[in-house]
Amino acid sequence: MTDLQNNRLVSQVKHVWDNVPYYKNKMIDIGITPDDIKSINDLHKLPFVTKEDLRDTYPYGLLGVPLSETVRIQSTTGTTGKRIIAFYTKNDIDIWEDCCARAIVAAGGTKEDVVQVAYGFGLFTGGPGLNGGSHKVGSLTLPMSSGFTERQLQFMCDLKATILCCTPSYAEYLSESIEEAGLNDKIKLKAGIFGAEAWSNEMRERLEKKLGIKAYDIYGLTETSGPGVSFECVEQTGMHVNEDNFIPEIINPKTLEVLPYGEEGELVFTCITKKAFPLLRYRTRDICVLKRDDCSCGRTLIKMSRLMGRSDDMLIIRGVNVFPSQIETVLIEYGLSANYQLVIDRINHTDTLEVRVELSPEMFSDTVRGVEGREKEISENIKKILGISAKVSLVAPKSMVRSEGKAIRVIDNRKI
Ligand code: DLL
Repeated sequence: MTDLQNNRLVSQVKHVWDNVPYYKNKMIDIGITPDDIKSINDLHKLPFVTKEDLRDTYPYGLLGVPLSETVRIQSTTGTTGKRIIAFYTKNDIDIWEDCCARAIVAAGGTKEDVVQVAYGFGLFTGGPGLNGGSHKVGSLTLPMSSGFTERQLQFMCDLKATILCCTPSYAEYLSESIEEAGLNDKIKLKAGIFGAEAWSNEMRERLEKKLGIKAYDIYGLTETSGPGVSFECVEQTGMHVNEDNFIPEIINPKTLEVLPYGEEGELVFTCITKKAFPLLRYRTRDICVLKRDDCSCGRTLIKMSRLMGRSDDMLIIRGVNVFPSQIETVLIEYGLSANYQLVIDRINHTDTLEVRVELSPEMFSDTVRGVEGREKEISENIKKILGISAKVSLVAPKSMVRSEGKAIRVIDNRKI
């Protein structure tokens, strides 16, 4: 693997030097040439690439091949307001689909399976990536896209889908709809491949129980091609990184120093195979831990932990750094649904935080006083953990909008 990474890194650096003036100039600025990069031990010499670089060079500035060699674009969902366009050659797509195929196989997929792809299709990478991966495995592929829940359930039952690919929040929605329609006995699912947004182990347990499946995490981002940068295996203790295509590093986002395995920090990827939109040391802003342990599945690929948050969508409320996942952990401790929203406002120059969360059906029958008591208790717990007070509003089960793609967890109404 190291030999392969060394060779691919050296040739990728030469590729960008020869074909992408933006990279060449960046390298010249810090006084390096491709001759300085002889192996992955020299990776740290290369400059970082950030989302700002991608925006500055929009749309063609990082293109590594003539436009006539490109065959597809995909684009970010723009939940953070910034659109990024990624370009692909035929071979880039082939490699990307291989990565997704590995994720399906790791979840137990074979050509005997029926894979229901309920990630969005179009510019979003989820649908096209898993669709291509499923073709490669030879599974019967249902390119459902997200939404149209009734149709999803019909196909899931009639065509006996065995593997479901979608966001974890949409999987929750589907599982509720299955229950409501009384279809549990008709569901033949055995595995779910869920990613594109943060989810917790508690949510995994709930989905596994409700759907009678094993639920696997999958990670990726548009900039590096899409889903399939890493994927979980049967051990479910982190995601194996497709290291033959993506070299991961963890850095301290403040000092930019490279951290040893086992330490928490920002994930950085160098893509050593894709040519149309080559990325060297791309700062993902995702926070996690890398660990190189033996895995019972036999794969030797390094593992990354679940994401612990992002170094940029960290909220600053009344001067306190808040990750939505910290609040989610408190809610889950109270047995509340993962369907929650944080509403932030600024009233009389002071930030306010409201945590809206759905009651479970059992709790809904509680008295008004019971609910109020619970709200107060949760609010006190949030204060204990975050150091700021929040208004907690427990709302009726299923009263909040369900997402078919990525859930919107934060509504920031502050005009700053
Ligand atoms: O979300 C690609 C994808 C599609 C991954 C389907 C998995 C499944 P973007 O829209 O560019 O691409 O968003 C990338 O989503 O930087 C993370 O912050 C977040 N993300 C992706 N996978 C996970 C995951 C796709 N498994 C951004 N857990 C990334 C938590 C995730 N967050």
